[in-house]
Amino acid sequence: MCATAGMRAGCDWLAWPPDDTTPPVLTALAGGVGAARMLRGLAAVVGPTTITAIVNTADDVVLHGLHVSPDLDTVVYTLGAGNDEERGWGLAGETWTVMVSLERYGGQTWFRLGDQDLATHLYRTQRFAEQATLSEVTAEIAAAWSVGVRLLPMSDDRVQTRITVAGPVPGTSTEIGFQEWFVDRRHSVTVERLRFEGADEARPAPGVLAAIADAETVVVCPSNPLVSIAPILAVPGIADAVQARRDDVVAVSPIVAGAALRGPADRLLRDLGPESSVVGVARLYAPFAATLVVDDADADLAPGVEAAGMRCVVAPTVMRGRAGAEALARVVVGR
Ligand code: FO1
Repeated sequence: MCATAGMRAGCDWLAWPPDDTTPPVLTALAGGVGAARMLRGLAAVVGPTTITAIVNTADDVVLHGLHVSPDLDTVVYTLGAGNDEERGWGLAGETWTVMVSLERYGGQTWFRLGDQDLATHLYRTQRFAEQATLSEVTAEIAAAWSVGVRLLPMSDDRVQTRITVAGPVPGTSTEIGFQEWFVDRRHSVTVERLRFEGADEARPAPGVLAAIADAETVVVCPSNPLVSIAPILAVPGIADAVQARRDDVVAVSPIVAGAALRGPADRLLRDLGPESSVVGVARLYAPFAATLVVDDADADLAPGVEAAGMRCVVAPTVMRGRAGAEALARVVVGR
């Protein structure tokens, strides 16, 4: 039976707020913009101090000699209330004078780095030169933005999503970096395959496995299953840790009515499978997550989600503003 939030009065998980006052300990697997908004909703509902976010770093890129961590920065800026809400990534009130100046030289400006945003990459790169780890730098940057939620990179080791696309000559293939595909090619070219270079040798960052083991609920944020969630699970030890908590793992589908709200999740699910639908997401997530929250628009696919092995909760998953994110957070926490 598919539980529909708000219909089955008296369900334990509809009781909100919970009787006791101690906020639930949550751990979230997070990618970019959708995850940042989900985390903002969760923090508003249960408070930031008992939430740990394990963030994808396979989108990271080195440009102009600077180490850029897009998913970590998107989460930091959003929880730190500095983000540009419309663009989704980067900072509000951003200026681009360095990019304009760089164009004078014909430098690399396809990946837009704003003047304020550059400070983050300058600082992170300097700290790496001082032998700091990504975990350490992330904690420093998060503290500077008063983020509250504990942010952990999935690993302090370099993991890079590599995308294989059709080559310049028909019948050939070429492998490019994630940002080159996502930004430079506007994720508009078919993906033949993807891999996470370095994942096999990577170790979970300090605190990651404990955060998964100790959480009351593990939340899989509405992030891209194939290039945000999958890289996290590709770090040896993490998938097993999440699977061990399967009964307490709640995922939010990033696909609504067959489409992604932002970014290329739908195209990747079409290119690489299983399919661009909540049933496709369920088939990917069933091994490690017991519950999938899908939007009202997909209520008719709930039986398919349950046939794929996941309990299905139907609720508004399109986070319209903060109220929308908080309402979804209540469903996820109440599960
Ligand atoms: N996305 C774009 O579509 N164009 C950009 O020029 C761009 C620059 C950029 C700079 C810093 C940053 O943290 C993110 C940036 N993004 C840009 C978004 C980024 O590609 C995505 O947020 C993730 O990599 C996918 O989740």
